[in-house]
Amino acid sequence: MSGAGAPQSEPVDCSDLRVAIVAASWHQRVMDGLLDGALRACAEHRVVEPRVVRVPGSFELPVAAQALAAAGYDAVVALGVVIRGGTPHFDYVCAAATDGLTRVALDHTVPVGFGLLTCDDEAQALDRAGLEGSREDKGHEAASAALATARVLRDVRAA
Ligand code: DLZ
Repeated sequence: MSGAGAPQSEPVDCSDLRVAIVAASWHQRVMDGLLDGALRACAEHRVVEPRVVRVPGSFELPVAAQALAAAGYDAVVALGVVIRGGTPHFDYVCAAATDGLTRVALDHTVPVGFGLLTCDDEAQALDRAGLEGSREDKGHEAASAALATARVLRDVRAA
């Protein structure tokens, strides 16, 4: 999947929304970039003090996202990096994280920003991490998508 075709949307005011970011801890340099991008997106959308929680790995993202959704956050942003190794472990972690995050979003009707990088190597991940020299900024993208969707859900519920 390429990043071509991404929407160019203006930030909307989310100062009335409670927002949480859950971030895995593997691959620190990439994670620093993703987290920075997500926090920048929150600031652009005027989110007041987004909560940041850290979990060990991407496999743990869904259970933490579920707890945050159950605690009443209006949007959750999930960030992680999984890098392919020589065994099928990669596929299991990616599938568990993706399926789990989807389930959390649908079970709680809470947007979960999908900032999970699933890469063949570290270079691919760095290129998407929003760092200096990166071509893409997936943390910012995931947070912006979750916030825009939370805004839409508020409007849908109010109508
Ligand atoms: C075990 C593991 C491996 C091999 N690779 C990664 C990775 O690239 N990115 C990541 O976020 N987590 C990795 N993990 C850890 C698992 O996500 C999980 O934390 C452990 O299996 C413990 O449940």
